[in-house]
Amino acid sequence: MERNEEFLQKAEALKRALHTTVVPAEKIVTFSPDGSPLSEKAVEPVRLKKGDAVCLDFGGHIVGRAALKLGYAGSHPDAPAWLRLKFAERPCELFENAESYRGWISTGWIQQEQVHIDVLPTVLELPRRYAFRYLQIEVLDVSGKFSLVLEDAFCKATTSAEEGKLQPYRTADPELKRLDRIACNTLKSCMQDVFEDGPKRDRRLWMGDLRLQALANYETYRNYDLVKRCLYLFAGSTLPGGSVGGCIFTEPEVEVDDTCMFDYSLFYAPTLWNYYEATADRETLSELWPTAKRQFAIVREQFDKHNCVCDSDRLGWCFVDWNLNLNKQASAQGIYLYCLKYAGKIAETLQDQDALRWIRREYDAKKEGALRILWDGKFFVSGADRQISWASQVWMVLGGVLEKDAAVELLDRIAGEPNAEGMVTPYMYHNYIDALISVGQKEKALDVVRSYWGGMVKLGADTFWELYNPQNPGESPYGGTIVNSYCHAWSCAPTYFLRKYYNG
Ligand code: RAM
Repeated sequence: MERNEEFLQKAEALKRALHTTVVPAEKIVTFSPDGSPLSEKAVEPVRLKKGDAVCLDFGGHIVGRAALKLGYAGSHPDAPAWLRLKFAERPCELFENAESYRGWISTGWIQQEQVHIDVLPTVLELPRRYAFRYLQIEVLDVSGKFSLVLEDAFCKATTSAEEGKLQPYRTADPELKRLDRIACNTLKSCMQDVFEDGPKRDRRLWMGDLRLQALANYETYRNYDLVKRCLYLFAGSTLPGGSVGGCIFTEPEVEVDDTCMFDYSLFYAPTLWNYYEATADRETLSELWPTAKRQFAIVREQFDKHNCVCDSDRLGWCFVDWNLNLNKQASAQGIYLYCLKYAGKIAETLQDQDALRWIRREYDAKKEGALRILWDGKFFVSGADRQISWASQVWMVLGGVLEKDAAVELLDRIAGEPNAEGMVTPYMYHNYIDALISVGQKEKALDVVRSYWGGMVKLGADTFWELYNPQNPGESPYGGTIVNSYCHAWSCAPTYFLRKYYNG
């Protein structure tokens, strides 16, 4: 790994104390296994015996450290109280069984604990930070001589978003207002020491996620220093050879993850440009431009003699979306072109003439390669099997490969192609909305915002999710929904697009 100490010091200097609020549990609730509410009442002391359970609702999604005020009734406790605690972002998580998860990512992410309490009364402060709205407390055992009394519960919730700085969003449409609010709540929970992808999982800074979070942040909480800190973190800890890594760990010290993805390293350039556009911070633009520029020189090796990205079967060589059937080749080509456009804006602004010349030549060559090799006259195709997917069309449109009218037709055509590989994340839907707006299809884009994000709302979302496939709402790329994240800031598109293009 390569470290740039000066950049890391700048990132450290931009670290701010988090805003803390003490949030008490609001209600005691019950749900049916499909997650629909059955009952609710105000929080009051509850007596619990072996086998009893109680579920607390904190009123909204929060991220922080929880504490339980516990007492007892009956004889002096003569044995420890043994509890299982489940923290849940959505009610459905309360009914999932951690032991039956057989997926490929660590069960360590499941927000579930067992604790023994030796001395009562006490205030039990949980050592981990959780992302949750609901907390279920289940008594696994307690002696027959006393009852455990749950007196109260609260959470020290943290965020680096300041509600007071939230920009107004004006609309007479209650549905849009709601979508905006849910997106703001999502973003707020993900704004911690860095922009985290999701505060339940993976709780860290990912490049692809940062690009979209930063855009939503400029329209809402406007924490410019947090974006700047993240940009310096990525530039301060890179992979051997200088690639921007897929994500960054910040504890116990800053270290880039050993995952490198074609698209994520390139997204450094548009993210840097968007930061400059929002802040006019030229000093940062110029200091970080070499990092952004280097990414193109590195991924250039991955093109063949026809000017097309070489396909790969290495898992995660390029992310694009969590559709596990998706071939990434054509999307990668479109992403390269899209990112070159942003690199061109930076080079022009900084008067980097050499880079600008190279970018223009490179753009034309790769666009020509895309049209010659990957265009079949109807769709952009990807990989040896010439797969047709939504993602390929969206990224080629965003990459500017087609003229406007042809791009509009292509986006129409893909919507009528039942066998096309679909999109499954709000992350990819963000890019779809962006593509529609870029070719003037504002009304259609708004319809997609309403139906796609509205679909999550219909299923009870009060923060937006990491993954939502309307055809299969229970989908998980991880082999089980118990590790899905239900507050994932790459899903904040409504607040970004509504405020930027539909305000007033
Ligand atoms: C998921 C993360 C993140 C995404 C990566 C590629 O594991 O949660 O959101 O950027 O995958």
